[in-house]
Amino acid sequence: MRKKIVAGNWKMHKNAEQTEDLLNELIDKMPLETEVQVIVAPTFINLATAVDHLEFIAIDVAAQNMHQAESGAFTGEISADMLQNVGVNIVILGHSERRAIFNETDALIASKVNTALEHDMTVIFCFGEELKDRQSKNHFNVVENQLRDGLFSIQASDWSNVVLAYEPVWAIGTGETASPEQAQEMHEFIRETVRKAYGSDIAEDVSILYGGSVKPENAKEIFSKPDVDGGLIGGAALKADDFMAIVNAI
Ligand code: G2H
Repeated sequence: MRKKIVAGNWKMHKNAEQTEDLLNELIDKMPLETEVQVIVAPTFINLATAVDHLEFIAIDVAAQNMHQAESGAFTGEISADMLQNVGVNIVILGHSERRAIFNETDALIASKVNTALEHDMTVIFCFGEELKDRQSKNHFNVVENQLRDGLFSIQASDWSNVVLAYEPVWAIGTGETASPEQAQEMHEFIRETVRKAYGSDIAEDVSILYGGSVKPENAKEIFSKPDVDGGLIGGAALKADDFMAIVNAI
């Protein structure tokens, strides 16, 4: 049985004080028993605080990015070792904002993925088409290429440390959400693409999250689809009530 996961990507929100406040609220509202793996991804500077606060709580901490090199003259960057040294073993890679605003290519993302996996970290690999791709009916090709060029150089044995997050760019932070049917159609295609490259066992076991304007109001319907195994949540992860409503929607 593959894992159900709800991950909150806090992006560049919440200073140190606000991070502590939100963590404390999440701790209060976290269900005592849930089959869902809950993850939060605060900013780099607040990761150690998050790990510390959540030590005895079933909420895991992820970074939003990392550098592919082990160390070196890379001003402003953070390595896998630095993340692991403060207790962070999950990293979001390939987010569309990293691709679009920071010019991250599939090749760069592939090299970050390889470094993270060499460190035995879990990678939440993000990908998804832009509006123009969907309008030109090229969305399946774009997604297949992102998987092939950004991820499919990994070994079969690495898949237990990979989570996929399909995030159509046109639905990110726009209030626009893919319909549950559009999400299911693409998730099924993604699973099939993994199956063709790595076989059925890996395809059936990998969790595929949906991201893009998931809110308490639409989460249940999206999560009810058979190939949607949870969500990567942006805006709605910044309020404890909304985030936990989404966790409880699975
Ligand atoms: C997509 C998502 C989280 P939002 O970026 O990764 O953000 O839920 O605000 O669309």
